[in-house]
Amino acid sequence: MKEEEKYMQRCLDLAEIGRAEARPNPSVGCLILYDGKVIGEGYTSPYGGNHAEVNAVQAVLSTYGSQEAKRLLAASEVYVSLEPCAHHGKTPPCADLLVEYKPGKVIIGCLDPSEKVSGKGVERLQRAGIPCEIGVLGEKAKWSVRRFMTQVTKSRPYVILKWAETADGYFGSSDLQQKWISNPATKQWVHKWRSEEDAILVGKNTALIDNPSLTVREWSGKNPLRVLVDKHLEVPLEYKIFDSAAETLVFNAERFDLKKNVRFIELENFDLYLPQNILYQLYLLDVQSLIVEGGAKMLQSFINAGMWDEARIFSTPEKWGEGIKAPEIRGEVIEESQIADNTLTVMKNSAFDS
Ligand code: AOF
Ligand code: ZN
Repeated sequence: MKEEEKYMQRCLDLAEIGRAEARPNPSVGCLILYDGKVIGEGYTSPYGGNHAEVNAVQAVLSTYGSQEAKRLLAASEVYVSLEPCAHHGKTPPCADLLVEYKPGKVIIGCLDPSEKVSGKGVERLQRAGIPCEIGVLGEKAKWSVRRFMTQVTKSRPYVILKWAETADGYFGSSDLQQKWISNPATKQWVHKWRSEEDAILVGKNTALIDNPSLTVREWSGKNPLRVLVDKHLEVPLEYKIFDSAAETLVFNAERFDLKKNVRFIELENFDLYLPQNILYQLYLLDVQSLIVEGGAKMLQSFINAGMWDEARIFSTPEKWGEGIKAPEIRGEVIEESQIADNTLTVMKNSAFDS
């Protein structure tokens, strides 16, 4: 790894620390280097708070005092994983802050695709005479803000499909009874994943057969918004998916109202473009990411529509010989790991690379 890639990797690691709290803001990492020494670091504060650049500059100011900090910053290199913003949002533009201290160079992971920024941050820096280098660890930087990127560029949430299947490709038993497939260790992973996304979706049959809570219990973090697709409202309101632990959204063909923590959204068409319609409704509600947990038919409909970005599949050594077939998917395998005797395969949808 080249020297500048190491510093950008550090920015990406810093961004990771702030990710859960910064949501739906993209979490960014920033590092300030003077004469080969890191003199300040920062990452995006909880939503509505400081951006990474502000926190990194403040770190330098508080360590060195304002006069010395000014001198150091003017001769430093600033590494930042996302293009510094150029707009007045909840906070003032980071590009202006950098222009004020005029570092020798700004090194950027990737550009910010949102209309209010896209290229304007870099332009402002360059107009002030600050050289910029863009694209250091570019693919990794894009990956770190993939949920935000998808929301902005595709006008839909980032979609993660998740399921477990047997070695011979079965997903559930044919007698429609719940039958656990993956090992208990995988459960903690699943709960961690739930804590990382805005929403989680299941179809009516999964809700009826498994009676899932869809909450985060074996990890700490926020419960996602629960989304149920139930055309004729067949899932009884006493089921766990409606309990007070989280909010629930029900896409259906019967009613459009709110009852305590349950919001019913009537969809006109359940036969055509269902995944697209659901994702558009969620986009309007500012949902940035969604996990689809089942069942097989629901997962397959997202796959067939091309409406997925990532798939996380557990496979077990067990063979059932019969049952409901697991979804069929093709994508680029980006990770394969072992969790006890289960294999976790992570795929991305290369057809949708931007
Ligand atoms: C940065 N550094 O750390 C982040 C950026 O409403 P605001 O002011 O918080 O602005 C949110 C937007 O700023 C967000 O949509 C994205 O374009 C950018 N995020 N930019 O320079 C950061 N988190
Ligand atoms: Zn900013």
